Amino acid sequence: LLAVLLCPIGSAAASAPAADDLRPRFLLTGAQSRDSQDLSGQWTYSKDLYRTGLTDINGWVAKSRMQRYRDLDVAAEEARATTDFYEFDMDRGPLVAIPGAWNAAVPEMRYYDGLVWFQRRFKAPAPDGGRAFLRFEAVNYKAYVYLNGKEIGRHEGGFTPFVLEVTDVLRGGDNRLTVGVDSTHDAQSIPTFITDWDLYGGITRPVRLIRTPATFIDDAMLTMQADGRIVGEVRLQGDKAAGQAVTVAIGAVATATAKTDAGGRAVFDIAAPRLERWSPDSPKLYDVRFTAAGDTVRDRIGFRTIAVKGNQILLNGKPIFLRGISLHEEEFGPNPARNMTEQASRALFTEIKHGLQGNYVRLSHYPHSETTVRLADEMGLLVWSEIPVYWTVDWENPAVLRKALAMQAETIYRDRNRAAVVLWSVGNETPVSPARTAFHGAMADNVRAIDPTRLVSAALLVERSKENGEDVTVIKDPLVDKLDVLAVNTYAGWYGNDTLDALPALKWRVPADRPLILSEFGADALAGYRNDGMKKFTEEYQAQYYRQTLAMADRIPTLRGLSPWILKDFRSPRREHPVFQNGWNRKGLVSETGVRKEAFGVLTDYYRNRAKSTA
Ligand code: GCB
Repeated sequence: LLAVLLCPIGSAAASAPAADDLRPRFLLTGAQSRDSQDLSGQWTYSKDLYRTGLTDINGWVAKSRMQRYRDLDVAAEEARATTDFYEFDMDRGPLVAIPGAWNAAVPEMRYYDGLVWFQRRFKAPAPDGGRAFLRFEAVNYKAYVYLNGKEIGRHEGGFTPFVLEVTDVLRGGDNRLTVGVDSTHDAQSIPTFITDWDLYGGITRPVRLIRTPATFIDDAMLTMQADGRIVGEVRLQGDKAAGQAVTVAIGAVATATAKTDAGGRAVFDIAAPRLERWSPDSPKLYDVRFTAAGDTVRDRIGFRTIAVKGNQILLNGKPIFLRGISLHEEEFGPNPARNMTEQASRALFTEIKHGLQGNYVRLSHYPHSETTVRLADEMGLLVWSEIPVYWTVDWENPAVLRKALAMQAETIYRDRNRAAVVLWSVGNETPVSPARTAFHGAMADNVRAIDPTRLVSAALLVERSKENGEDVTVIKDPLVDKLDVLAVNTYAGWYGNDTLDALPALKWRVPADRPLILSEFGADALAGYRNDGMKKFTEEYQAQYYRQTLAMADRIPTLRGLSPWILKDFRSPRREHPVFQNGWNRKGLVSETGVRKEAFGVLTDYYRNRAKSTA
């Protein structure tokens, strides 16, 4: 009875599933090291605004004239000149480059938001007794996947990978892969239909056909925990997954062996004192090899500790200040397609690391590409990672919570070998309410259950309050109890009535025993718009806003990091000022094409001094 009474009534969090239920059926975490067939390239597409291809009304849409996923050579059918006819032909559709968002590819698709069908034909070698999978790195937002006319799976969530087994459907020779992509967001999607970034519908990251042995390594992870020991987990799948010897080799420095249990799982706990630690200054990565049952997976992994002590963040046991910036997933250029090649990510990270003198990046507001996160490991940038539990969410709905937890699990399983990732965030700017706090609390518990080695944070809202006659900025949010690192977004001097002159004197009252990050602050400026007095949207205003906000930040004693909003101007359909914005959020320190604004220099000087004072 007590348990029943204590259960918060009407709270989605009360029915949160356990971490293990959230593990996807297949992960193929070592996918990048396997032989695979990259299905990038030219695909055909067909718009389907009324979703006819999915919701065929029997008898009405006679003989499925509109079902794009059928394994059908329409031209050959037409040549036979029967009474049948079709109102699609995926073989003769227009072409589009995959990966990439349709919004950037075709002018008439700029603001298309709905269902689009994509098709790619490919040849595959004959089956060899092993297994075959399709691994999608990201499809935004829902995917309906068909191979050779058969549905092989669905996925919801625009930024996380999913793996579908095709062993029994794949043909030796010609294959027809059809993917329905629905970009529509609603009140129960994550994020919902209101955000401050572009729609970017499509197959936005690579798709690969991967073959494995009949019993194979599905998951292989290794990470350093706070006490310096290296813990790991390997999971096999297949008939012979139980009782196998698994070997892990970390470069030439350490090897360890363990046996899989009945479920195919082996765990490692390795003392490796000779390992060189990974850090932004010295991003050392080891070649790691996992072997079991004749299968091998390789990865490049760095080892470091991350912890909080009092109000300090400790990297490898030493206090660190996070000199960061926020980033959306968009390449430089006037018409980004959200196609993050290594080159595109490298260009952005070079601006952060060698331009701004940064050591940290907030990858907002969703998991960025695997390419990007791997590059952070290689170049030495600490990472804040988040899923788009952003602004409004249907907090009371258990199905929505389940989606959020699953998305978070997919992210953590994907990235837990990345030393760069130190912070998992459970939300951004969500208005405080009991249901919302329970939802985020369940997310924080989920993170700790899957990955107890990293820190938990969330980007919170601040409030202004009068205390003893003083105007103070405070965090009034019960979620702070669930977080290792407090983070707040603050826009005084941009939104609201504060003048820039007033900013340095604003008083902050925040918990003394916890590190604090300013996860966002920023102001719009149109690159090249200058010398018009201290007006909003000028480069001078943005630069002065940065000077004054940094002066304010310096007076917060527990401040341990910054990720101002944002490195680069980014597309946002809600920003429609016809002179300054035209569909772009202009808070970038550089323009969309990479032209540095005056404020870029202000933040660079600040970080250069910070780097000196903590060296
Ligand atoms: C915020 C949001 C971010 C917006 C930004 C803005 O607080 O977290 O997604 O783009 O403000 O520019 O207003």
